Amino acid sequence: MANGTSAPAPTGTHYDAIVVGAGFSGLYLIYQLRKLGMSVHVIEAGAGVGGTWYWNRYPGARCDVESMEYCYSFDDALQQEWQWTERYPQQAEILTYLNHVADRFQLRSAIELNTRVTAAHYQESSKTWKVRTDKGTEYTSTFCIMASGCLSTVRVPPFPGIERFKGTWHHTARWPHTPVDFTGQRVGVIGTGSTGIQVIPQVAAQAKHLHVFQRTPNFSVPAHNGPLDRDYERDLKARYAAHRQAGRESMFGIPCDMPTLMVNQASAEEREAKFEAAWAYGGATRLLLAYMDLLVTDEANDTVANFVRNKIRAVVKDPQVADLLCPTDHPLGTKRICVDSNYYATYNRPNVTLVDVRSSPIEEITATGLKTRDANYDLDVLVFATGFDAMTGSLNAIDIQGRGGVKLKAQWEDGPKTYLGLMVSGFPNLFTVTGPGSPSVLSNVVVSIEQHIEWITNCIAHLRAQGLNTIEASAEAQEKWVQHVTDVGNTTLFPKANSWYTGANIPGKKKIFMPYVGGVGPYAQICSDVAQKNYEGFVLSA
Ligand code: FAD
Ligand code: N01
Repeated sequence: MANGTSAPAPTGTHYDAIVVGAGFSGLYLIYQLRKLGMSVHVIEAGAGVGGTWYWNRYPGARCDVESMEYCYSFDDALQQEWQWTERYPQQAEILTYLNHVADRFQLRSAIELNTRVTAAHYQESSKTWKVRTDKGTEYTSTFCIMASGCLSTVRVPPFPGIERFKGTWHHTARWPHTPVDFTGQRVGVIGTGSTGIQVIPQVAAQAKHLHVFQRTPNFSVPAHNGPLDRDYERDLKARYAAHRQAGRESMFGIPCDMPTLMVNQASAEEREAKFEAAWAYGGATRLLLAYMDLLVTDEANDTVANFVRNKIRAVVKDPQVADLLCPTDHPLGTKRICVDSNYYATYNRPNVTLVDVRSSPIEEITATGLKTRDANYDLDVLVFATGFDAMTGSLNAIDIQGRGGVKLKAQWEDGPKTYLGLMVSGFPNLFTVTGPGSPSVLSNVVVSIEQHIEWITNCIAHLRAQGLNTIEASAEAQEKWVQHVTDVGNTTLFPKANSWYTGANIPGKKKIFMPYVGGVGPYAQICSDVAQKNYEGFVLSA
């Protein structure tokens, strides 16, 4: 037993439920499954709990949903007693919080660390899942729950020559546990998504010189982070329960005023004032929810996109650099909007150079740095902020086989198909937390995690109460749901962007808009209605 976590059990041990992953999802699953009196075993590849917040230790890592929202709501004493220090907490503070949760609710004894699940096969004869690990152990379980994360399979582009590089390189989501000192170093950062935008100002402040290799610019808005206002905290905690309920019923899992006007129902001055107010408040939600049609038509979106482009040009002194930083290839909000602290101003520093690798692509990593089509760059450290194989990556990395030995990966070759993002037809008793086809990454993910886990554990409780032990999505219900997810997505601008939401960042991955954009509240209502109607669209059996 390390750290109070469970040691590997003997091969062949049976559990009521096996859970893959010990992030926000895995921890809450232990809590809820134990409340049902079930035996539960969590298998986690990392050496600690925390998931995203265990792995992403790069300088500047913090969340972009405010601390008072980005935490569990299931235990009132926990949410009342925990005190966040900042409006947007840093990675280390979120990791401390999750470790506190693991200790407070005595969850560690259910967790086997440093172990990767390699296969999960459904055995029709015994109606159990056989789960295999990279340690060679095999367990069986009645339920198998994938809490393996939407953003946990890292992507390092296969640039030729990386093995020749004499300096050091790191992917931001596999950052060392000891600080990396950039003082006096020539550093290259590849990637300008949410991660790049957080890490770049931090590296620039230390490095001798920083080259940022940008292929596609992203829209970024200021966080206006600072210490958490204690009056605000006190006020919110006094009405936390109602506030949390409003979050669960909201569009993105964060309570906020919904827009009542279309863009063309306001004058140019009124629009400017509204966008300015959202900009001054900080974060992305108010900007996106300024008008009803911002994510629906290009014309409406242009108004807010132009507003942000003007902000970029107002900050960045070199007009050519400012031009390169202005996104033009996607409507604002159709890729995850980045939330930054001093990102654009970083390009006014004399030790920072922006390199456009769209016009002159990276050709190889050399022994001494990086070569683009047109130039060589000498570097001591390379930082890959190149993202993830999102939503399906961690599921497809496991050899998951359902009824008749059908492989999930093969079944999803043309894009993931689920019923409600919770289950897959042909894979009985296998649940996916925040799976494709649910609001998941389009939301305050902690709210979506709680909703999914409460639905899953209520479902299992229902089965047990009825003397049943198997649940499976019907193929027909799944087809209908997939069509609905696609139809709703197509009423928005989201499918237009080459984003990780569509799998476009992974060469060869089928381009499908994966999350459900119907909103957290409406989606939760659909899930609840399905359960009320005796799990409509699922087949329940003994
Ligand atoms: P994860 O935290 O990803 O945990 C999954 C765990 O499963 C990982 O620890 C992984 O090691 C393990 N695992 C995967 N496959 C296997 C396997 N085969 N065997 C064993 N273990 C396995 N969301 C927001 O709502 N707001 C934010 O501000 C926000 N900020 C983010 C910042 C960063 C840098 C990143 C990367 C993501 C951010 N997210 C944010 C999304 C974030 O992933 C979720 O909010 C949340 O932490 C997901 O929790 P989870 O437990 O579902 O998955
Ligand atoms: O990953 P990304 P991320 N050559 O995929 C570039 C969450 N998150 O880690 O767009 C050159 O967004 C790629 O360029 P392009 C959040 O949900 C939240 O930044 O493919 N460049 C892009 O610029 C987020 O959306 C926070 O042209 C290459 C970058 O790498 C999600 O995690 C913080 C390349 C990847 O951007 C993922 O964000 C961090 C190549 N071959 C993360 N390959 C918060 O603040 C890739 N790129 C909450």
